[in-house]
Amino acid sequence: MKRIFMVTAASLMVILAACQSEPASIATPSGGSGASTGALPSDAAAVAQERGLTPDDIYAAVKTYTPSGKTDPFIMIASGGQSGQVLVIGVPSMRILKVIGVFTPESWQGYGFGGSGNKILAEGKINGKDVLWGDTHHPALSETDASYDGQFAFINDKANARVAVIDLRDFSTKQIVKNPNAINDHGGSFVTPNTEYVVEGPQYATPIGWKYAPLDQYKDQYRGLISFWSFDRTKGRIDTSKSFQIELPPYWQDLCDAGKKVSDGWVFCNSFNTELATGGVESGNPPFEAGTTKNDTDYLHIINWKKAEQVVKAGKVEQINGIAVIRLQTAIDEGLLFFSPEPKSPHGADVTPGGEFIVVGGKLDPHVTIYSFDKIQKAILAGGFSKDAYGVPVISLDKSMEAQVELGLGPLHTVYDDKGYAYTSLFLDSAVARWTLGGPYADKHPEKPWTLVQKLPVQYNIGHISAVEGDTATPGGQFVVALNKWSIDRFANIGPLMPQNFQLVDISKSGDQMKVLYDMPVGMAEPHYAQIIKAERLKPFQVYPQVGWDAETMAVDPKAITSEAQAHIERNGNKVEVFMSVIRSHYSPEQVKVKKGDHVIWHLTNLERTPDATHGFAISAYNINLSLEPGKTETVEFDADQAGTYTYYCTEFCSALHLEMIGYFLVEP
Ligand code: CUK
Ligand code: CUA
Repeated sequence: MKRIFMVTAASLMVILAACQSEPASIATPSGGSGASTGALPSDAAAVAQERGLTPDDIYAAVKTYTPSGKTDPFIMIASGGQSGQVLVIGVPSMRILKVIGVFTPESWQGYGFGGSGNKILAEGKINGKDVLWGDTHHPALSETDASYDGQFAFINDKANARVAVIDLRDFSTKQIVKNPNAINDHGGSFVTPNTEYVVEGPQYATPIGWKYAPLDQYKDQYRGLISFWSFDRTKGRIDTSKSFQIELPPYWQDLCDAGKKVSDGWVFCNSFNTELATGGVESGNPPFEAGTTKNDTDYLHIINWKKAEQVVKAGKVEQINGIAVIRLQTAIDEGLLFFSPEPKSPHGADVTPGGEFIVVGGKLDPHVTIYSFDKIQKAILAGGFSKDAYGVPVISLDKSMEAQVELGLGPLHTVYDDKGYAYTSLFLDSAVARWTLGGPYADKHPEKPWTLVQKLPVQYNIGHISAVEGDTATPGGQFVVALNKWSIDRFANIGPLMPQNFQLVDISKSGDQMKVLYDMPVGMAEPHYAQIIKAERLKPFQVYPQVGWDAETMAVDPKAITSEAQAHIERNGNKVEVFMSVIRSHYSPEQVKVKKGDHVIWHLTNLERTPDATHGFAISAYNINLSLEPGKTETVEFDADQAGTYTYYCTEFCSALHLEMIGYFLVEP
């Protein structure tokens, strides 16, 4: 059902004039274009009329259109879901800029086809077994003082309890850490306010170290386990030797968030399945979906990580599979862990910009519950708690709660803006709820605190929600992106497996003025969370800093050659070492001759200093494929175990003589 409006040139001019009055930072990042909207071309009005565009459509078009040569003011780092990748998307144009291979080999970047990506992917092995995919859920940008600093991104793999580090100097994966004590995760990754730790919260309880234990021992043998991965900024790596974990009861801890500003030093996780359900519908037990939702409340987990750090320093830990673990009893005795009830099957735990409140979605309850950090602290000081079945102190809801706001059906996740509004995804309602914060935020908006302002329908079944820097201490307030699970009728039918729908929402105006601007199909997986950073915070390389750069170590490879004259082949017994230069439009050497069974070590250096002068390198049949960006060195090591005549060639159309950029690799029988 399309609303057809007559769009006159006059009404278009009104819309354009309205758009023009938006702050310049929203309109274009580079500014200075001095576009005039004094007169609307009549051909544009004719197009709008012919296409049946409404004034709202035209507003949306003008708000999102990014002219050729202009760049987006915001960059979204989105989970790539089951693809095991991370997506980099420009906002508001919603153009995909890059797909970063993380847990899954990615052939454009040559990630996992013989080069350094193989070493990184190998870090993700589980019991020696390659697991070459991931279910990425929550990306986390590194933070300084609770704001994004544009240096690193982290992402978890829910399916296999792994966390990866992406360096934002070149937007590529540098490290995968396999959690040695958990087999799945969920409440990660997110970071503490100065990226001291990358936190990985658990999900479905298993025995620590994923050892065998029958399900009738669930209560005693199964456990939750939250990990604090210590991050070394100078090295750009997680340091497992300085990391620690805290044992938790076998409730299913879900989404976590770090406190910031006034609540710095604390971490909050929602949970479900305080029922300790173990399923077994086939043996007459209630199915999980019923068994895990019997109780009226589950527990918000309140964890003092700064104190936990001290407990680790004092040595009150057990080493399990090489990681320091604070046992549950120690966590209770040392006052690291508290609970407070959460209404029915909660989802999400999102800390407000100043750290004062924690918002938990109801999922099966139409409210969000807002907890006050201050009240929680007072309750902890006052003492006199009840205890859960494991002896964890429970702060009663009336002592921790600030407010509840009724929003609608299926509240999940919450983000914030600079106008004192919160935005919550409503899964069952398929809507974005804008509501007002109270406390120190109350005078930022004209409405009453803790009230629903607008419910904007989205298409459909929204999961996470992301706002410009909307989970930091310094939220932007220009856009929200609804990460919708279903798209049904939004895109051309391309068969039963339908894309997800990222919907861009304009939140720049106060009150009930939110508008859907744009639908972006994501046809490669189901992303979960995303974060949106101001593009100006990012300072990536245009070319690698020096010729011979090893992107894995982020330093010059001592073995790299730096000129074509240095290209050569060394033979030593059955070891053949190739030192190859790569530049438009030839490899040097162009003929590499070995004998079957030789061990080949092949170093390649792209000598280019021109931005975008990337070359590829593929050896047919040997499953070798590299991407060599300007300055980059890669090393491939393999056995020439198949005799024959092979070609290697450049897979990037780098010049007019790109097709001539080839060589022969002869493996003599
Ligand atoms: S979960 Cu997916 S919609 Cu993994 Cu963050 Cu809520
Ligand atoms: Cu180098 Cu094509």
